[in-house]
Amino acid sequence: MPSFVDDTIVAISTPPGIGGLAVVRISGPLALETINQYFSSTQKLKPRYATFGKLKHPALSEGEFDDCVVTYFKGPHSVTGEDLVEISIHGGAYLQQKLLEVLLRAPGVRAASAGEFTLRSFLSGRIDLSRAEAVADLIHAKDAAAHKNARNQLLGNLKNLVGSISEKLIHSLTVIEAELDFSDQEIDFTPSSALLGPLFEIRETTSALLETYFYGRRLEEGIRVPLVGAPNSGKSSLFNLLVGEERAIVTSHAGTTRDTIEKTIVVAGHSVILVDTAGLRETENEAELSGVDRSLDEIESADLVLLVHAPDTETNLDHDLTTTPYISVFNKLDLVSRAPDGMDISLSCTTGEGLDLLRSTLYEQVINMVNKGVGGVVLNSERHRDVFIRFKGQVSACIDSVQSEYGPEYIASDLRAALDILGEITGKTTPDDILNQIFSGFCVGK
Ligand SMILES: Nc1nc2c(ncn2[C@@H]2O[C@H](COP(=O)(O)OP(=O)(O)OP(=O)(O)O)[C@@H](O)[C@H]2O)c(=O)[nH]1
Ligand SMILES: [Mg+2]
Repeated sequence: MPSFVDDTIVAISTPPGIGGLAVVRISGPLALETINQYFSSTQKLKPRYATFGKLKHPALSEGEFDDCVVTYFKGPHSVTGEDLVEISIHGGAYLQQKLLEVLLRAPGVRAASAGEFTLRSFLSGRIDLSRAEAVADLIHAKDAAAHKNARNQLLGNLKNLVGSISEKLIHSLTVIEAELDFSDQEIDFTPSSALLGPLFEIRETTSALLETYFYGRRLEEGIRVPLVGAPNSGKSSLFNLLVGEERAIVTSHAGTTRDTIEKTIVVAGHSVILVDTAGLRETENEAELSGVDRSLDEIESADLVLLVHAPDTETNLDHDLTTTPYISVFNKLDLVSRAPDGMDISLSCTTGEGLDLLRSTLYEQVINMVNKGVGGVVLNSERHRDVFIRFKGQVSACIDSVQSEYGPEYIASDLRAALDILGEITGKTTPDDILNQIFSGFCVGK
């Protein structure tokens, strides 16, 4: 990633492939000059106006190349903070590639690297780092819940929360520094209780925030729900009914499913990854044994297990399910007059009876996992979690220093260290290598 930002960059900003329209973006001091070489219209480009015209230049084609709409944003009033031009053309692969190739030959223009438009937005102070990261989350959001969380972060919820915590720390720091300035005079020192109150509050908020991470990861990765049970209990049949297609093979032979099969469905706006697994039993067959190992691994990483029983099979689940939430499902209800006791749900894949109850129970379980967050913030990024863990440790160190009645210089330096850690969220104090890592995770053109 280049560290200088005064050159002009260009990239196709729409997803690769052929679509109705494609958008090519140019950002930097030469953006306007560059587009003017290729664009002809009855009107001059005006900031914040979309202008219809033609792309016409011998380097592009003999005659007219394409109709286009060019929108010009004059820096600093653009998303990158620089002069920015967006060219909408027809989305053909040749059109996009040819235009990009020709624009890249223009003097002083180079290809944008991954995430460079957003990086410029961050470097020009248009958005803080937490909001830049939210752009990536928004693009990758697979369901309504992940979208809402990314949108909240883009609106600045995390930035505002960090801002309000910082303000409290800065206030304490100002009080301490005033003491340092007057330390040669006979003035009363701030009582430690005045410093401790806000510090305890900050530590509590941080703990609550860290607790949202479990849910935040589910937002990112989906909620993992394997169907586990004895061979032939009807796991694959149930899996197919829940995903709405004949995805897994169903036969009357016990031991049909070997490999795990996953399919994502959306429940209450959340991605739920259903996993069909091999039936659990002791077996000499090597392939089946590997399947059984995988089933056990699935239980380990599950958020919720559907434990499937049937009247004509026996479930010898030699596995501790005390820490993983599960729903015990009795299948093949059509074969018996009444379900045994102790089952959460009884159903029949053959008749469909009881399926709606399973669906609504899944819905409830998903809703139960929802964490409303702290100030509308749900932590979903490992980077943020790591920063807040270190921050909490540093706040505890501040509390210790105050309680141990260390000198004001010592407390002030502890408070400054806490502020520095917090600044990594918004990008105030984020080291360059981390910035590079964050922005290189974007796609080119974003
Ligand atoms: N009568 C009846 N048969 C069912 C029901 N559900 C599944 N079956 C039958 O039970 C047999 C096993 O079904 P599968 O879905 O393959 O069972 P499984 O648990 O995936 O089995 P493995 O992959 O071998 O572990 C098939 O013949 C299904 O048609 C049901 O509700 N009632
Ligand atoms: Mg199966």
